[in-house]
Amino acid sequence: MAKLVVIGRKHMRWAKLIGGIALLACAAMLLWRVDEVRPAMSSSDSGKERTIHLVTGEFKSTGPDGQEIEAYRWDPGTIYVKKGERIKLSIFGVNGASHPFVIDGLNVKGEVKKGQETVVSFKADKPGIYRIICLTHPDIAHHGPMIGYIVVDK
Ligand SMILES: [Cu+2]
Repeated sequence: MAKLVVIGRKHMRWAKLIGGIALLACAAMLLWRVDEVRPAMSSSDSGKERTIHLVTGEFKSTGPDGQEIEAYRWDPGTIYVKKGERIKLSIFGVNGASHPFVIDGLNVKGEVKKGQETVVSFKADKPGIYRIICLTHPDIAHHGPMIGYIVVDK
């Protein structure tokens, strides 16, 4: 009987030890997870600006009548950001002499010139889709549509 109690105590000690190790492992995993999540949260809240690069491009061809046809584009045409994320948009002018533009709904405007980098900053507080519109090439009739999309996720 007494021996049985001793074995029971030993079991209790092991159980406590194993329980303690499991608890420490859980705490360590939890801390590790929090550490993993933290940088992403800070970059979208009050962290550093994220730079996104765009270029101006051009589609050019000869139509059936021998006339040159062309269309200017932002490339990439769609970018994705998070709500509240501070974004630095760096646009390099490759094709086309000048592209004066506005970003609809974000109160941003600028101009991209050939061989030059134009940088604008913005922070979208509302999720949605915002358009970067070139005022010279807004549609097919004006050698566009030079319209890009900024998708702001929650
Ligand atoms: Cu343009």
